[in-house]
Parts: sequence; structure tokens; C-alpha cells
Amino acid sequence: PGSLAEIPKENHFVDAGQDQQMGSENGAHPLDSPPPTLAFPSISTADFQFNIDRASEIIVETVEEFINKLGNARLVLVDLSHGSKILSLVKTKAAIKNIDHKKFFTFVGDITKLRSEGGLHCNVIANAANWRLKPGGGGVNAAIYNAAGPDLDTATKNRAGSLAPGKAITVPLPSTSSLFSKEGVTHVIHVLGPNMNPKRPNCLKDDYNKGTKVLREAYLSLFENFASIVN
Ligand code: AR6
Repeated sequence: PGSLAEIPKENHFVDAGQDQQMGSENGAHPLDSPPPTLAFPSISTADFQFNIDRASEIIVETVEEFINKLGNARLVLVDLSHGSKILSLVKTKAAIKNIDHKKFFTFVGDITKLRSEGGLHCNVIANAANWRLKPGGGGVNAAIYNAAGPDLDTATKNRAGSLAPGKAITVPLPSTSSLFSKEGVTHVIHVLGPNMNPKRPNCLKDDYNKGTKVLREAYLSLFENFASIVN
């Protein structure tokens, strides 16, 4: 079970899942390095309360626009649980659009433990950041800063002091960071999505015209940043 041969050859989008993915990577020749891979969380859909159905539409559209500019590189949408609504919506919509599942798939796991616990090597991970680029605050931001150690905060502060909604910024991780040594992550891309939560700064209230524009811009900026690392 879990061999590469079991992944259908046609363009049916499948959830690689942990077992299948582990098998395919472990089955690779030891000298083969895995293709450049960006793991990203669903931006804005938890603490920032962006509508999940609309977000899934935007993810699939922007992935489709970008996927052919990435060569052999891969994009992976990650969430913590098998019950994740965003993963299942995106999986369904990507299948309808016949997006190549070898280049884009969903994966269940902690984005800070993808290689050690999931057997999936992602050299770049995205963070759903806050505008001050501060550690903590819960969600995936807190998880990434905790896993990376103080190096990430230092390296981030060297690059920028804040981020505007819709923008992304690449931070190379020092090799002393445990996220680098344990997981093989060389870069973190911070992304600031639109905020629909009245308790957080810059709330768009219910303005989904603006929100959609900003979330699209956030993903395109994320993918551009990843492409610059890869090329
Ligand atoms: N691994 C993978 N996915 C995760 C993890 C993890 N360790 N933790 C959360 N997710 P959120 P936002 C998923 O709230 O909505 C922060 O406090 C989660 O299930 O982290 O953009 C920042 O400082 C969801 O699908 O980001 C900002 O202030 C996705 O990651 C604010 O929250 C994003 O959830 C940003 O809110």
C-alpha cells in the first residue's frame, strides 16, 4: 500500500493523505531530492473568519492560474484535521478543474512537522501572519514561530516591520533554526490575508468585494514569492 503506482495517472485530484504521500516519498531513490514544494495553510479562514466556500474558490482559481509557471515544483494545501472543510472543498473543486494532483494536492498534518511526522518534504512553508509580523497570537502563526525558534523572529525583523493585507514576504531561515534542521524548511513566506473578524485590526466587516480581491492578491503574491525562491 502507498506506492507511487497506486496514484491514478489521469488528472483526477486525490488527497495524497499521509499514507500515500509517505509511501511515494520513501519509495524514491535516496539520491533523488524531492521537487521544490510549498506547503501553505488556508489564509484567513480561521481566526480572520473569511467564508470557507469563497476561500476554496479563490485557492483553486489562483492555483490554476499559477501551476504552469512552476516547472516541477509542487503546491500543497495543509490543514490539521481529516475533517477540514476547506481541504474537502478545495479537493472537490480542483478535481472538477482537472488540476494535476502531482503538482497540487491537499495534505492533513501540522505544517511544522510535515517531514518528520508526515514524510512530506516541503522546503518552503507559508504562514498566515498578522500585520505586525509578531510571533504568537494563536493559529498557524504561533505554531510556526514556536517550531522555528527565535531565529525566525530575528530574520523576519531584518526583512520588514509590518505587512499590508494581500502582501507576502519571504524570510530565509537560518540553518540554526530547528525548522530548518528537523524539517528541511529553508524559507518561510509570511502572508497577510483579509480580516473579517471585528475583533482583529483592519476588519473588512462583510465587504466580500474587497475581501475577495485581497485574498486573491495574497495567494498570487505567495505563489510569486515561492516562484522567486525556486527559480
Ligand atoms: N498546521 C497546519 N495548519 C494549521 C495549523 C498547523 N499547525 N494551525 C492552524 N492551521 P489561522 P488566519 C490552519 O487562524 O485565519 C493568527 O493569530 C487552520 O485550521 O492560523 O489567517 C495570526 O497572528 C486554518 O485552516 O489564520 C493572525 O492574527 C489555517 O491554518 C490571525 O491568526 C489558518 O488559520 C490570522 O488568521
